[in-house]
Amino acid sequence: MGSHPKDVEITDDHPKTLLLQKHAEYILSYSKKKEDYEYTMTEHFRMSGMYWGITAMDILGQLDKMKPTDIIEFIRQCQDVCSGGFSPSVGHDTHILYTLSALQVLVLVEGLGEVDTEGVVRFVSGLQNPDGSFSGDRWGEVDTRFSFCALASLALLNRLDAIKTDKAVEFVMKCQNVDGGFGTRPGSESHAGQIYCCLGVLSLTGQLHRINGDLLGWWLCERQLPSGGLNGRPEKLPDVCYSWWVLASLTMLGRLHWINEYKMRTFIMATQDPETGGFTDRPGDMVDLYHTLFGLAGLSLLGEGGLKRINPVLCMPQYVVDRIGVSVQILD
Ligand code: GRG
Ligand code: ZN
Repeated sequence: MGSHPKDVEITDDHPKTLLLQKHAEYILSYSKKKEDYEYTMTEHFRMSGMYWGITAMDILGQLDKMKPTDIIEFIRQCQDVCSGGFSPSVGHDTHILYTLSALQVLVLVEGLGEVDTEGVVRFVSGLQNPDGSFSGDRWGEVDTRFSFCALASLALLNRLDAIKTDKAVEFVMKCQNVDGGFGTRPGSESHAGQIYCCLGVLSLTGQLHRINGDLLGWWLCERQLPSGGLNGRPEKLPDVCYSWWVLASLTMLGRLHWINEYKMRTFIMATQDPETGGFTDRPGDMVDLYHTLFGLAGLSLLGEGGLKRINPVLCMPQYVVDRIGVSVQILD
């Protein structure tokens, strides 16, 4: 126990139960401290930060503390009238990562009608390459993360018809490795984050049957270390965000029970900061919004009491996904 060279130790001093109210206070205080160093330094990914915070507040049952009008106004200002995409902050460049975050927030606060959705469809479909892959922006970098962002964005708009989904799936399948996992591009090393993205594409297109669930499920559950935490690939340290990337992937494969749920929960609980609220990547580090959402989202997948259910593909509260009528494929 704890003697693994790439693991952390969990002691009696680490939190054992969910500090729900503390997390809501942390997220609320974050958005209020606009002059703070940390807030200023996160401007280049503010749209995703907003998505992490609002989604976490909703699964904590505290969405009513957020102001939808301010949120929608910020997002409107981030849409580029020419390309139709969204930037992370006003005056920054548009990118598919922030376009998905903007749509996720808009769907959550019921503000989709306030932006140019046809422009978004134009932006996303314009990023598909002849081989089916997606670039993240007009500069052209290709990554299976961008395939997921494209498919998820269009699924939220009920406009998957605007792209070649068969080519998108074909490209994703070319990124699969002999270990069953997926990487950023064909031939790239398997990584849990990319696996989540590729399974997400297959789920949204109803193509999960192409996966050998036993082979990939085994690779995923081998990510669990003696501390209970999960790493993203072999020989790496555990990190609470993989309790989203890995657990959501196992959920899509119908194999969530392949990990030790008790140890997983113990690890996630230990990444809470009892003073500031919020979650860290691993016990003892500094909290941030990203790890706070993915810690809570992982606990939600495990059925933690007091948290709303989360959709394992879209990482949005299940009741919101139901409200817009989007269904995802999950293997039995
Ligand atoms: C809506 C949930 C949601 C996601 C949108 C952006 C995106 C789509 C998915 C990102 C998937 C991904 C690649 C996650 C991994 C993030 C991460 C922890 C990267 C760090 O990688 P390394 O190699 O760290 O620096 P390790 O853990 O391997 O040491
Ligand atoms: Zn992380």
